[in-house]
Amino acid sequence: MLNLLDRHTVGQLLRTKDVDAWGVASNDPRLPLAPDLPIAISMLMRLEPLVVRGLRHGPTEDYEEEYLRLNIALDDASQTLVDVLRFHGHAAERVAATHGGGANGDSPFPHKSAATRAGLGWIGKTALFVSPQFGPAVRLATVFTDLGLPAGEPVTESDCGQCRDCIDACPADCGKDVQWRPGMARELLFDAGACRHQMSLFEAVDAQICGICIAACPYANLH
Ligand code: B12
Repeated sequence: MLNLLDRHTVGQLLRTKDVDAWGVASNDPRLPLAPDLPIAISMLMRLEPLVVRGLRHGPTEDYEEEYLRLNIALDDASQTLVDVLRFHGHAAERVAATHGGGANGDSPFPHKSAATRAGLGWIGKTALFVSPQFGPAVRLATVFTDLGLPAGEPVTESDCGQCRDCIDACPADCGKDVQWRPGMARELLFDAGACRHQMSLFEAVDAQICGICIAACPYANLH
């Protein structure tokens, strides 16, 4: 049991839960439909590099398993953090990895916004969050709390430069070759309807998944 909750002990706890990177975002200005708590802890787990390499031509059963495994692992990590924060008298709410439920399946709470504001990375040219360590080959979850942790420096610029590998790889032409800026409407960057349709065409997997743009990113292929 933790005696004192600070950045160090939160980091230790998240490491024991296999979180590969995490950061703190200020919830001011308030993130879309976020709970009324001042701090967002954004966490990520990386996809197995071997599974990612198998995704170049479309989703595989291995990826489907990995996707489900990481959803469960992230939900376990975020719930454990919530339990520990509450045990220590703090308010805490988590947003599940697969949180959706809005119009067209969009989420009232986008994890990617918390991740960029926590300083963990930027949004790439096919609207994926890109970590400098793991590229877009990650899944995300978020915990809101009133624990007083210092917030990281938000990332406000894309580091994709002239690269168009994810755009060229996408069979549905979803990317518009535009550099992301915070607050930019997703439609200027990426065609989510075309992505959704493309995912419905894959017969090798049951879940609505793809991942071709993940496998194409040079940042995903550094390790
Ligand atoms: C709905 C949804 C979809 C939809 C729409 C996708 C989309 N890009 O919006 C569809 C079905 C098409 C889809 C497809 C996929 N998805 Co999806 N999806 C979601 C879900 C449930 C909600 C996303 C949402 O509502 N988007 C609304 C838009 C407007 O917001 P956004 O996606 O976060 O992106 C904008 C904001 O974050 C904003 N932003 C970023 N930083 C900041 C900072 C500030 C200050 C401001 C104001 C704004 C801002 O800029 C972004 C671009 O406009 C999330 C889970 C979640 N709750 O976050 C997963 C999620 C986005 N999906 C994910 C993945 C992996 C996929 C797929 C690869 C499928 C798969 N698993 O194989 C594809 C890839 C699509 C792609 N290239 O983006 C991951 C992304 C991981 C990553 N590295 O980015 C998420 C985060 C799930 C997770 N827990 O990890 N998905």
